[in-house]
Amino acid sequence: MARQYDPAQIERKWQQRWKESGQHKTNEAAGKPKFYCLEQFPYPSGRLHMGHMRVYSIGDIIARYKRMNGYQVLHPMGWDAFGLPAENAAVKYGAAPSKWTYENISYMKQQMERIGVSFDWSREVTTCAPDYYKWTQWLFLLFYERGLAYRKKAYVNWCPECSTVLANEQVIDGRCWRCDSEVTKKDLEQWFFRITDYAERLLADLDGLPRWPEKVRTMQRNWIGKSEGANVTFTLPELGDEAITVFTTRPDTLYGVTYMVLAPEHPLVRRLIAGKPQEAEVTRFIEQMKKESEIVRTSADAEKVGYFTGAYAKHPLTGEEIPIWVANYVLLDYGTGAVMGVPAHDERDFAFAKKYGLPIKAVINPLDQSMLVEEIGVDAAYTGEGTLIHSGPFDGMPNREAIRAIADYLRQNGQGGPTVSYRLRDWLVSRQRYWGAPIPIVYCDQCGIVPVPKEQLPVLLPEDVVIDGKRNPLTSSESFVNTTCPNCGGKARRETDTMDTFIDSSWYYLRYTDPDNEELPFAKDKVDKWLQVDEYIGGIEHAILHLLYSRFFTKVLHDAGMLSYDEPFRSLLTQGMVLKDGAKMSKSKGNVVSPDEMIEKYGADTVRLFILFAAPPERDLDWTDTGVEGSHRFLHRVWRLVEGHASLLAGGVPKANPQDPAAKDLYRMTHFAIKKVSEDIGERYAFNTAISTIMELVNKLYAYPEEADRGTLAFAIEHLLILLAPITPHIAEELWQMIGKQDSVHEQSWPAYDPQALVLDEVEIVIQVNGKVREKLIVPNGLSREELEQLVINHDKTKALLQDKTVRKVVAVPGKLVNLVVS
Ligand code: ANZ
Ligand code: ZN
Repeated sequence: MARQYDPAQIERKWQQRWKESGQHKTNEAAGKPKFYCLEQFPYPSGRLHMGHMRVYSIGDIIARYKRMNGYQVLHPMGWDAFGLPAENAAVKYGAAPSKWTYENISYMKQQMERIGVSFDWSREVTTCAPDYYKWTQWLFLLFYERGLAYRKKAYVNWCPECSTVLANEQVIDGRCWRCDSEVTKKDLEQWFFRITDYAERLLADLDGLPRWPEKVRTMQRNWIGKSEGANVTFTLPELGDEAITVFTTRPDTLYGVTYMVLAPEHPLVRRLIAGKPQEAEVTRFIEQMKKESEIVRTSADAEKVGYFTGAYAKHPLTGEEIPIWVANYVLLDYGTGAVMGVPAHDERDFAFAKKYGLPIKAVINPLDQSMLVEEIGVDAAYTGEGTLIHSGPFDGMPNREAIRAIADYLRQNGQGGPTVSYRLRDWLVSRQRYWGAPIPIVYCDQCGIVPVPKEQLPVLLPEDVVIDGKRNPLTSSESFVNTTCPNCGGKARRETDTMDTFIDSSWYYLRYTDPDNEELPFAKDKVDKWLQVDEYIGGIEHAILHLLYSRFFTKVLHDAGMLSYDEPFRSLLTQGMVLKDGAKMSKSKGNVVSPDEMIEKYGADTVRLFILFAAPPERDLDWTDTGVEGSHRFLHRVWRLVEGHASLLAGGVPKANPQDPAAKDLYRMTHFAIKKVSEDIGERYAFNTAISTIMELVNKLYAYPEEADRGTLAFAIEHLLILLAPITPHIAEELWQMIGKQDSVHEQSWPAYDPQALVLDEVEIVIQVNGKVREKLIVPNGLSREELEQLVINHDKTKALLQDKTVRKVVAVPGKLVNLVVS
């Protein structure tokens, strides 16, 4: 009796066997090329969702394909296990964050196993495990030693909902990346990583990543925000030697400056207003601005608000007195936190000058007559090109040239000079939360900031803490806070902030190459063997955050001599979302399709097949029940096909001998499928079209006549299973065994197609008479032009067409047509 396709039974069985035989363990044998295939590791939130299932299906088809192509493949998985949800769960349910996290991990790991993904679990990393975060702390100290970790007091982003500070990258449109609350500002002393030291390299090296989506590279470029211009120094006669330096992209407009503006938080402001009538008013304004978020302050339609400080600066070239203002639109942490106001040539400055009655002075003459000099600053600023006027020795110079000339002149005179500014800010890495790696620093009254000696790592998270969601739990543990100074042995306090969890994920892909190393985060030879990650698969939401931080980490560790590469990810694949009825799956919409349920109902192979078939990987994928049903039916169809021929195949069949037309056709189709699937998976990641080709092959197999060559049939079925192996690994393995194979389908070498086999024996050509198509003819393939001419002229069909007309000329195009010019 025919055996039915029972995915539940065969999937469990093969998952178990693969595990026992260690089939997915990384093969470290020398002599094979390496391939590092990596999917972003998940946060252990509790349950896998379809987005996860999609990433792993994509990663697994690539990893399995590469293995069959003779690569040694590193395909690891782990857990981005520190983070706020564990702490929130602790507040809500009272369970310890570690317990909650590890329970989620064990559940989700079992879910991953049920998908049949070929992860090498012997390399699993869990960022909240002491043997991992020990090395995160070690790396923090390395950054500290290299002058790349420092502490400063600053107005930092504060999420009231999460009760913690945030890095700039974690503030998306003025809101917290995690909880979407509006972010405010707080003046705090915090730890930073000096990512700005790497701004230029992070920018320039984007050009060396052709296998990254252009969109991601553009987002990083904009985030880094390089701007070329000049610094200009204005002296402050009333404060002795003090000066204000502004950053401008338009030094050519320097003679048009009529006022300057400092960010309200600028450190000089308080000294400038001291004892002046404006003091109280400006002080109030400063306090108000400190609380307001940047996004509100600088949005294009926000009202520009400013106050005169009562102080003046001296213009570096004219010596004029320039009034100093403070205003909301100038940010402390861009450029120098101070700007020169040129209302004639900048729209924002124009609006400000109009509002407060400040003078407007044109210094660029628009030669294109788009505006007359007299009109500039009446209704609008002139922001275009032109030549300089009212600019002393620079009069008459084209403004492009003057940008350089004035900047150089300033440099020669010690009044500034050409400079480059970046939008990128240093990475704020301290967090006032429990579930993260403690920052390995102590504060000693005698010695100040003292790093914990590396041999004392890890600084373990204390367990005697109060987690109430209100204050930093680490401060509640006396035994943690009170310590002794590693330097002098005196009384000291531990740093109670933990590290941004984005630090944990900035180096996990390095740890996979050497996960058990007890001496170092990873050994250089190991990491150099496996890096770069050849394919990195994950969501577009990390276009800046994780992907920028990881690039930064790799560069720092490269500079520290710990690895040879300075970019971590050679190729990046950002997969689209999984939608249901055109909308993102979400609990609140009630349209969530759970992987568990679907696997339960159809089996993992069906879900994998559907996911890969329904859309190319970068596109959004619309989940449809009919689509899943269709994929499921297809696997049943494959099963019945192979099952029906199983006894024949298992009995041993002769070699393919495609002589009859059906066999020739199937043989050709099989080779075509090998070619197409190899290119689609291996080169283009067009998994959907690879699958359609496999479906065509199955159709051909169903139509294959009883009496046609059995060897060709066996050849086609074997190859069908090999082509399916990376896509639907369980059913491919089961059927492989059913046709009498002793080994695993996943250990087969990926087949090469035979170009000869793709050539048709015969082709159809058309016969034209005076340019009109009149007949079709099947002729042997590969005829020369002369042979084709002769064949057509002498053919009965042609004779019938021509009757008594005379052929004047014959034009033959082999493989396509023969045109007869007759009269
Ligand atoms: C004078 C000037 C004249 C400017 C002009 C522009 C046009 P990007 O391209 O974004 O780098 N600026 C400098 N620092 C600032 C800060 N901290 N907050 C707000 N604005 C700041 O822009 C640089 C320009 O933005 C600078 O050039 C400065 O205004 C302003 F016709 O200086 B400019
Ligand atoms: Zn938040």
